[in-house]
Amino acid sequence: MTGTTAAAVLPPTSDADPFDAAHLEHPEPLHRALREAGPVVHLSRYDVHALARYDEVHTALVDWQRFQSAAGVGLANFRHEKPWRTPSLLLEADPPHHDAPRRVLREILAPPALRRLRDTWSSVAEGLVDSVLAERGAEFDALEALAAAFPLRVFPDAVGLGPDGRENLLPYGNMAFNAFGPRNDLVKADADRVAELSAWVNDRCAREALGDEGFGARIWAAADRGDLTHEQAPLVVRSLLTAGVDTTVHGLAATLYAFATHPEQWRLLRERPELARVAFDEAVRWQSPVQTFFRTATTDVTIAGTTVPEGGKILMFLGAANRDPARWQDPDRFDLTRDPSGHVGFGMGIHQCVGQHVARLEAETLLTALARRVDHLELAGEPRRHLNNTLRSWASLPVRVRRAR
Ligand code: 4MI
Repeated sequence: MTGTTAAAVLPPTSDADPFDAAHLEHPEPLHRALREAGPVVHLSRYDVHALARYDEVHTALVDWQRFQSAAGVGLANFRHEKPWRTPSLLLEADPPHHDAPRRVLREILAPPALRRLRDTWSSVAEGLVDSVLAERGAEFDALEALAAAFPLRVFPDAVGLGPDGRENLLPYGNMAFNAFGPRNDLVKADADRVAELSAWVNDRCAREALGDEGFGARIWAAADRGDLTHEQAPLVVRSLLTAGVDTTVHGLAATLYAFATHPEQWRLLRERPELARVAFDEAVRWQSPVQTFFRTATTDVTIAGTTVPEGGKILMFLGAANRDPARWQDPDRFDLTRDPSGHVGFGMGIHQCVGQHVARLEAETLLTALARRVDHLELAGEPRRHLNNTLRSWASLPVRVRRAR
């Protein structure tokens, strides 16, 4: 040390709005610009610091002590702004409050607990693919017919949700994921449904509303054992209903889009169906269905020479980190032969997606059923995005398929 204080480096600034329609529709150019501008970029529009490089995103994700979640993982800072709903006990909490709900849900959603679902989900997937091919023929919207239909068939059943009102699940998720962004037109468009959809979801979290077999009942049983309080149980059920539907729908859509645009990768999957799981993870890396989350600095925190002030919001670009050329070879390629592990599409650290094994099982059973029956798929028209402040989501995914003989 020379006796001088290391000068605080002022980060580059950008006035881009990552939540405007153009960037949501086509985020890669902004991701590249932010990665290239520096390890930390100040976004003047929102007065937040953005991380778009893999190393810095990874660092923030694993350092929950300095990058907290309890002040909200959206733009809204819960220290000053009232959250739109009771904060999640998982997503919007830190240790020690986070630990009990996390432990309970981790056990319920762990691979051994999911084993009994595999056979059922495989036959549902096979029946679904058969009926789509029989009834719709060679061309159909793979978003609606497969990517949405399959999770909507298996996941609510696994939770133990009753049959009525399931059409509310995707709109509720869409609203919740929009709510992590700024109060822009996407948020305003759903403002008139917040009360109705929230009431429906909250009612579904009650013990009486849930079957006595599923994930929901197991959450309530954990409360009976004293692993959770009875006040916490419905909120943990709510996490399943918020995080478990739109994410998998658009993760599956991303996977089908990847294959429809990479026929040689579909051929490889048909030759080696055991690649189904890695294919899903590679699609999650390549498309990053959850594009962004925020953290809040618990202290003045210096990242690569830039100091983010205590209480400041940090925007982590998971999608940009997942295509950082400093971390990934040929990052823009969808490639089943790479090892996508280490991607941050499911997050990293103590908050890493607790439902990822559920998502992988859905993907594996659906892709396996499809790969057995279809030997080629391609786009049959221009796919359309559905814009959301957090999710990289789809409005339609027209495909043409050829049946395997
Ligand atoms: C990563 S997506 C997500 C996770 C958890 C919750 C919502 C969304 C929640 O409500 O706990």
